[in-house]
Amino acid sequence: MMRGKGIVNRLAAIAAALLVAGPLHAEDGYALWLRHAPPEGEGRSRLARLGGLIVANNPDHPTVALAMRELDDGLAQLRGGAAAADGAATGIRFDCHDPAVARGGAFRVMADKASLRIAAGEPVGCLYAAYAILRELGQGVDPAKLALDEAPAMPLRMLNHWDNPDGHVERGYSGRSIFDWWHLPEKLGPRMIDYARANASLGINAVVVNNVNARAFMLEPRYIAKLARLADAWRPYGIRVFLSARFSAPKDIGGLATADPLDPQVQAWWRAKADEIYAAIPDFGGFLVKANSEGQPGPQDYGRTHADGANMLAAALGMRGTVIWRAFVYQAEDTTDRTMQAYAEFQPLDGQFADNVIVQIKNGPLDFQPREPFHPLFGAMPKTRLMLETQITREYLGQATGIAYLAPLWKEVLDADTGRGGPKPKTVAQIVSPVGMAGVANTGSDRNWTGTHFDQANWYAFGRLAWNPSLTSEDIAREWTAQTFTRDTETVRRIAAMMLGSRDLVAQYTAPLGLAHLMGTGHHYGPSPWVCDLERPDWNPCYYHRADKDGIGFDRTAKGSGALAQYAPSIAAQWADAATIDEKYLLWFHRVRWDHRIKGGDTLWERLAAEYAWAEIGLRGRIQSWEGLRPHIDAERHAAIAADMARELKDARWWRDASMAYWQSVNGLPLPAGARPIPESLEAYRARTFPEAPGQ
Ligand code: GCV
Repeated sequence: MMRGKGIVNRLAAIAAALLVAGPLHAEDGYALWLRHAPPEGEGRSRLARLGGLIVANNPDHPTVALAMRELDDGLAQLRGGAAAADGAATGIRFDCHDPAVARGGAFRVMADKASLRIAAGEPVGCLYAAYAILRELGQGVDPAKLALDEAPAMPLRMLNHWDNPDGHVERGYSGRSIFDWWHLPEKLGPRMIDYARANASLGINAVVVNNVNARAFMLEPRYIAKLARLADAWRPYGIRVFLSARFSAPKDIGGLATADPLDPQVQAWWRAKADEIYAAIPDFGGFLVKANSEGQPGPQDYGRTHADGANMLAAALGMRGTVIWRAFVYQAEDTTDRTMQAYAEFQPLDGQFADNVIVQIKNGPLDFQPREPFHPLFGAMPKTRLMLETQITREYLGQATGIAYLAPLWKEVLDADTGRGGPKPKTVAQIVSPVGMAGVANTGSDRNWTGTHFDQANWYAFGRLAWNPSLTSEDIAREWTAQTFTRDTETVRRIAAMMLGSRDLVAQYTAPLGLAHLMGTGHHYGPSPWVCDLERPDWNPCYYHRADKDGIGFDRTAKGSGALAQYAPSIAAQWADAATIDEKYLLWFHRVRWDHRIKGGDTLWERLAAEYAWAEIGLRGRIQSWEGLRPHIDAERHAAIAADMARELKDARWWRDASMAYWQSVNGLPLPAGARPIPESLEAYRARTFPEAPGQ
């Protein structure tokens, strides 16, 4: 089929022209990285030739049709609304069933002056190619020089939504849930399509639509109908839907007396449930399960193991789908170091999980802290399919305040050498690549989707790293910035630099030198290192920092909890000595005296004070730098980001003042020379409450 300058093209051109003439909404961030802003000068004239004629060998396939439309519309926008130049137009040809290209989303793009050819092993590869072309052009690449040959590194590139059916998002900081369960299945809001586009543009191909703290009623027929509507809408975008399943559902909604995974009636109930779902959604992805963790029901309620529970659900799905079983477990009764509990429970089960079970492991052994060493289960379960769970929403990193670009955090984990996996030890990326990566979504009903504009970069970076974990944080920051703000080279460089250092700044003022979990109770916002009276020891900040008049830090060496021994000996050796360990992990693995000398000569106390001070300097520098970018950024987003930055500086000072006041109250030391005085008393910081915090 030929589409030439058809009506769709003309409509896209009109829409793009309107955008250029003056968008209805100024730059409010809704378009994400898919703005397709026209380049200036030479870039624009190069684009003028592209996109006159788009052909495909199977244009009626919904995904192929989508790929053609997305490319056509995107090019029209990039051309600033002008139609492709007559006569000289470059032909574009899609071949979406090319046996020479792998299936599963791989594609090739080859260009010369006269043509642009796209080859893929299956239609979704063509869709990914269309977005990749627009991404390249969006960064100013010459269309005649386009040459791409890509394949996703990981088969599952998944978002986990912690969205509840009532619209509240657990740990969500960008408004209400984007899922309108009340109006589904009859009504599908346009955001559901824009969301699918954004995901597909990154290669994200799986979505768990509901919170892992799951409600059983989401498995009832009316919800299956709602989910089927979403699945139908997202199928052309290559996205499969998954559900978080509550393990006790056979009891909660099935009328059974038990949810014991070895009970034949329970097994039959789940089989029937799976059949019912597959009748409505033939490509249903499967179940994500949080079991025996933080009060959620699970197989251990019946004396069974995680493997018993996961395998029972896996049998119900059969090879149609996958059970993703989370390893985020810790027990109230267990007094072992909390960071050791998941390993202790799961490692002995290696080799016992069914083929269609994946064990999903958080990046670190605690809980999405600003900095953690990689989870010791990576590398320790070679006979189990392991998937990495990251958190895109910033529960412990300032939520939707300020900037914390998370690619460097995820890269730290992906690139970590586990010291295990044979003579050539594997990195975490190598271990999870055959399986996948999940990110806890940060989307919400806010106009800009993610609460702050910069948090869009985390959604973007998650998708890009799941597609290709060897991309650098800097490359991703640059490509996001060019598409989201401006192609101006110097501005891109400066924004990328701000992004790259941002997570370290957050770690520096909230959790310096390897401290962790010092955040406020419940909402996890702001400093509360003094909290020590919560029901469970491991919910208390004092459990993690262990500060007293002699020293600070958690001894996880053989003299302490022994957690180090869960790592491969070669890795444990790097962290075993407080004198040589990388300082960013010092207080995670060691308890040291306040007068312990850090490399460079400072005492621990002096260095701690310096970390807070450096963070403040860094944040002030960033505010200045952002001010200098005013001429290059649209006024609406510039102002919003400036406000975010000002708030972050205020919060960082609060973190420093409250933390230092508390540390002083336990160590009795004077402030190190030159340190800024603490403006308020410890009591005043302790007395602060803020019930309006979103995570409350
Ligand atoms: C969905 C942390 C969060 C919880 C979250 C839990 C999990 O504890 O604070 O909100 O629950 O992790 O990952 O299951």
